[in-house]
Amino acid sequence: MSKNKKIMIVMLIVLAVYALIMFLVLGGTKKFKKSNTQITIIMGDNATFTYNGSFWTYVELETTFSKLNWLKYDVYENNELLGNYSMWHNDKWYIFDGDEENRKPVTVTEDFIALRADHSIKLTPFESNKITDYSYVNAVLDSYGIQASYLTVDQVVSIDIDNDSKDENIYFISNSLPMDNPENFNFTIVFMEKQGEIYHIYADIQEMENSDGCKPFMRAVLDYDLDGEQEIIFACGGLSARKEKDYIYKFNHNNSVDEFKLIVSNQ
Ligand SMILES: [Ca+2]
Ligand SMILES: [Ca+2]
Repeated sequence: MSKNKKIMIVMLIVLAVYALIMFLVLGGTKKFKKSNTQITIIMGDNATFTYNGSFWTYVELETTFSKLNWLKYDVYENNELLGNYSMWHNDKWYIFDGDEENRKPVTVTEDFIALRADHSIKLTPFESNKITDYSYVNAVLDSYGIQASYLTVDQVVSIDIDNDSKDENIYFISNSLPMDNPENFNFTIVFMEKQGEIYHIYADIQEMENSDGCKPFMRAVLDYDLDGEQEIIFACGGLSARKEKDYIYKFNHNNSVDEFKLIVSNQ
């Protein structure tokens, strides 16, 4: 074997070892590994969602709740972090501060949100404002063949969903639950506008006699899978005696088709 060949082989081995080390280091430090990541998102007393590494579940079984009991959660109220507390479920969630011997109950409003994950996730601040430009709303209503004489919900949240440094607009519109009922149908529609393009998220259109409908609003924004893009959790609130419906949606890019995908809900 010539000297040059020997040098080549040594260089190739060095390169291969370097590539292997980089693969192990980068692979090992990746923060979100789908295969074994555990996430719990508690939407007040309305819904508890868990991710077990392969799929999301809306938790209903007491045996599953018992596995979540006395773990520590980041508890948020009005999108602000209150603290890291242990929680216990018995029909509803109870929140405690302090260690096992000296637990003190923590009082929160009903619409608190609690997060727990084996990677660092947090809620993203957002603002919800009254819609001022109705051009996209009218276009979307037209596309559903709806002529609405009034809206009981007309809110927009501007936030950078897809991490391109430009805000998208997420619209929440509904004519549900008015003081009196001038229409014979109700609708609840959520959609996103990105640079003039409309992306449908949710639409429920029903005869008034079949449903009271519900009022949609943004509950939370977070990047739970740490891919830089924001997932949204929106809620739809009905009459006070009924449970709020919560929906987690992800803006998905499959085969260059961008669309919102429902991840999990308590519907
Ligand atoms: Ca954007
Ligand atoms: Ca994400």
